[in-house]
Amino acid sequence: MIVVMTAGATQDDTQYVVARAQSLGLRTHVSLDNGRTVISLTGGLRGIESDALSGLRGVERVASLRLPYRLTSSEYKSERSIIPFNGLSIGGDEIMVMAGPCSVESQSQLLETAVAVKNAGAKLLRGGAFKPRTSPYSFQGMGEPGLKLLAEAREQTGLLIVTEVMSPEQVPLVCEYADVLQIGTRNMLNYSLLQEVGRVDKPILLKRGMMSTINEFLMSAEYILSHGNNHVMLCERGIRTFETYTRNTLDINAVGALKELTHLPVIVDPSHATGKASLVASASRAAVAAGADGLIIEVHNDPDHAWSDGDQSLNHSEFEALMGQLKAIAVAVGRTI
Ligand SMILES: [Mn+2]
Repeated sequence: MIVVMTAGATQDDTQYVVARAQSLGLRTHVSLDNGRTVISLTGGLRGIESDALSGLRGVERVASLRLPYRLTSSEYKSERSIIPFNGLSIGGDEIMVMAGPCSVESQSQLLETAVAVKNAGAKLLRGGAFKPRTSPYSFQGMGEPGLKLLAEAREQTGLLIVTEVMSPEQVPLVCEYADVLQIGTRNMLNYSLLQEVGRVDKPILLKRGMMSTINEFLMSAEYILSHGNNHVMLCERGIRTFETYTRNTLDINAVGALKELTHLPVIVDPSHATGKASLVASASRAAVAAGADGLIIEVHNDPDHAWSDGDQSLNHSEFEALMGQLKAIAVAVGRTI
């Protein structure tokens, strides 16, 4: 349930409604939407009549939400969220491109690619130091030394860092180095991790589980928001279908659907969605045309010798060419890159 206050409601009115709801055993979450105060109510709503609150001073209406998630929902917040961090923002007119290798492998590999993607117009450097891999025998990432290399690349290029955190215990360590914490597709249902990143003050890039519905995806986002962190970006990264030619199937429907259902920025990962470098450009172009607020693209200085995901990594010149195409599409849809 939500309580929407009138435009003229005072802080005292809001406080009174909050206290009244809490006395009924409900948890409250107050936010502003288009200048209106909205109070979200959770907890034992069963048996609580909306009249208990609808008659209070300053209350415009008490409404039940149609959707199971609330803080994430566009019913709850109609204004689109713009997530600011370190001088950049995501969710506004500018489309943010995050690019870099699947895994951090060495200082020279990371730096070379960082400089190349920066020159081509990327604003964030991606790179995994902790890698959840399908096989326990595959390269698992460099760990903390990889995070240090990412921080060094930030110092040298000014690119901000987006990197994955795999467990709740790793959160403080990754926070020391990263500007954006990524939750990978395999961890979208790791509720203790979602709760933990809900308590940090860094933006979260939440990837959709490869076998998760949009509803399940948004319930995971809700975990993060309900623990206090509103700075969540939703990342469509391809889902598993009957098709085997591509690694996954890019759910382009999800871009529009997520923007309709939520107020959060939507990012597309065309690299994992397709699994093939030759298809990354067309999927990226489609994502920008569909309204994505950002892209996260795997780029490697030598894809043939990459330690992970070389097949889907663009080389530096392919990435530069793609950025040129994306700039033209962005203009056509009223955006910039
Ligand atoms: Mn990868």
